[in-house]
Amino acid sequence: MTTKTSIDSRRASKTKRPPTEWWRQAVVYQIYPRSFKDSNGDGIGDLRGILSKLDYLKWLGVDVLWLSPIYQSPNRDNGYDISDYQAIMNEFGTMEDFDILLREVHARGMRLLMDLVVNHTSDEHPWFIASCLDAHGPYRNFYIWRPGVDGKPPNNWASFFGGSVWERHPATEQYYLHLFAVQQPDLNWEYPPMRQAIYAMMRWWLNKGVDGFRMDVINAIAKAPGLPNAPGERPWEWGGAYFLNRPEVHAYLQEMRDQVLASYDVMTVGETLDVAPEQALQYVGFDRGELDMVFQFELMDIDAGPEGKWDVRPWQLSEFKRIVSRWQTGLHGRGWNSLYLNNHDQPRMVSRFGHDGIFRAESAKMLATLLHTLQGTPFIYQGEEIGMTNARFDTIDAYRDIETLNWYAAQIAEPRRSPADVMDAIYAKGRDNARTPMQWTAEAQAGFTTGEPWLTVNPNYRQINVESQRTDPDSVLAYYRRLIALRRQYPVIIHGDYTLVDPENERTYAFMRAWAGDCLVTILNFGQTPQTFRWPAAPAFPAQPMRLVLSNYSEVPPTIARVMSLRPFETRVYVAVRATRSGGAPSDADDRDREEAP
Ligand code: ISL
Ligand code: CA
Repeated sequence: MTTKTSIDSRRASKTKRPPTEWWRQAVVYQIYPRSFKDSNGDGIGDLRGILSKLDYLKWLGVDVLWLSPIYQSPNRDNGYDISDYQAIMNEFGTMEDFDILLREVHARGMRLLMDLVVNHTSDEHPWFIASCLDAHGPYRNFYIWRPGVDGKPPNNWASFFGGSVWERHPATEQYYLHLFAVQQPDLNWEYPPMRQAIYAMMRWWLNKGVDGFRMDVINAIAKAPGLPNAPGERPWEWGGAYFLNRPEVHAYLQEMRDQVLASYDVMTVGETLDVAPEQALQYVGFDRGELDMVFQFELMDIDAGPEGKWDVRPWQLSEFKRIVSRWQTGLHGRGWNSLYLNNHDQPRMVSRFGHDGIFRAESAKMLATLLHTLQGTPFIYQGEEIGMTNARFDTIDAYRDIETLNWYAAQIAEPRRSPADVMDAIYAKGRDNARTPMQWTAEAQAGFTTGEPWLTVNPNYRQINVESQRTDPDSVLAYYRRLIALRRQYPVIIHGDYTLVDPENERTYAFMRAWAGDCLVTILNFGQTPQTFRWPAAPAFPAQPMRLVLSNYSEVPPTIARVMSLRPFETRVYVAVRATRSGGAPSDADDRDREEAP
């Protein structure tokens, strides 16, 4: 299908990385299909539901839709356990529904990303069933099988979802490895026929016309040779050093690029736990071209204690700024950032980093302003654009997430943990916080379904919903539309470098972006009290007059000042645009993009 020449020229252009690649200008919207929109009253979101909301997404202004997994799945982990990569989950619809959806997304000038989950499959995938049945058959090595050691699992690694990563299979008396649930056996990337099967599946979707992949835990696919024990005395220890960012992962991704991705004009974003900017560059460095961007976790781990995510700690703004700034400067000119503050695995950003009480709308807009004026591709998670908040259900019975339920069961079994403490951690960090149904209207079940939703709707849907915000010019939703438009208006947002102002300030976050004579300053009050922000001696106060282009409050001074009085969660964006740009400056925007803000 592709000649060697076309692959080579594609690779050459990948290495040069012209600044016009579409995904650099794009805003991505993540859909968690189960909770987005139900079209047939069974309480489960589906593809026809998504189809019915495409005009809304187009109106919002996003360019790319990423669908969390929609493949055939027994749903132990809501589709992240796939039993058929080339079929649609029954509850979500049919392949015909998918083809219509893809066509309609494209008809609106948007693009579609699929979730690629290839670290593991479901235990109901035919490959795994065959792998279990015949220890000498062609599928045995699609998965990672080892004999036990003295009647115990082959090593001491802890699973993400609790307990050992090993499960004993009685018939063959061997153990298989699963980094996640018992029902999610890990694929064996060392085995070339397995890799070829994955590549064939990827080509099949790409030939249908999908525009790229979000790659689930992609930096975990290679495991250390010999699968050594992790240091420590507890029954199960964190073995990340032996399965995250192994050198072999880069060989696999380069092979995947050469044999699959290089032949298509697509974008890729890898989910990579435990990477710092320097490691990230090994994936996204322009000179490497393995992936276009990665999701980093340093910011998401900011409130995790030594025991991990459930060990919730207070976070500090100075640390938050240090992390964001390290990624901004670390990747500038060398690789590309993804930008996100929440997703289907994380708490709602407004509840976690803002204020979900009286300043909900102000703080949601403030956080959005941060995300949309940094360098990188912003990812909006469904409901974020209306400021949806964490859920708080009275009892564990209301929760559905396997990670949450497993952790609850393990904690309750410990004599020292009180159920109330355990619930508090779940209120802060449980993944169902972000998975409650999308709040469309003030009607029953938030307009998500005419039936009983699979997960309870957040009761605040009467106040927080799309319908009421759509016509309100002061709504969070209206503000997101303005932010997305801002990106198209000011190329400094896409291309500019980044300078942090006043790093140790624990209340206010201010930064500058500069590119080819243009300058942008974003100021964010992260506190619920008024703050006076004084521009420090360095970096220099911007020399050009800077004009206000966006704020979440009214009556804001139209030009920037050295001393600014900020109201709770107030944010301001000031811009100075060079009147004429001489030749030689890197320019991929024509003059239409340079028109003044209203
Ligand atoms: O959810 C998390 C936050 O604690 C992580 O541990 C999460 O499991 C990790 O980020 C990997 O996430 C991805 O793979 C999982 C799946 O459950 C998540 O929904 C997915 O985003 C296994 O496929
Ligand atoms: Ca449905």
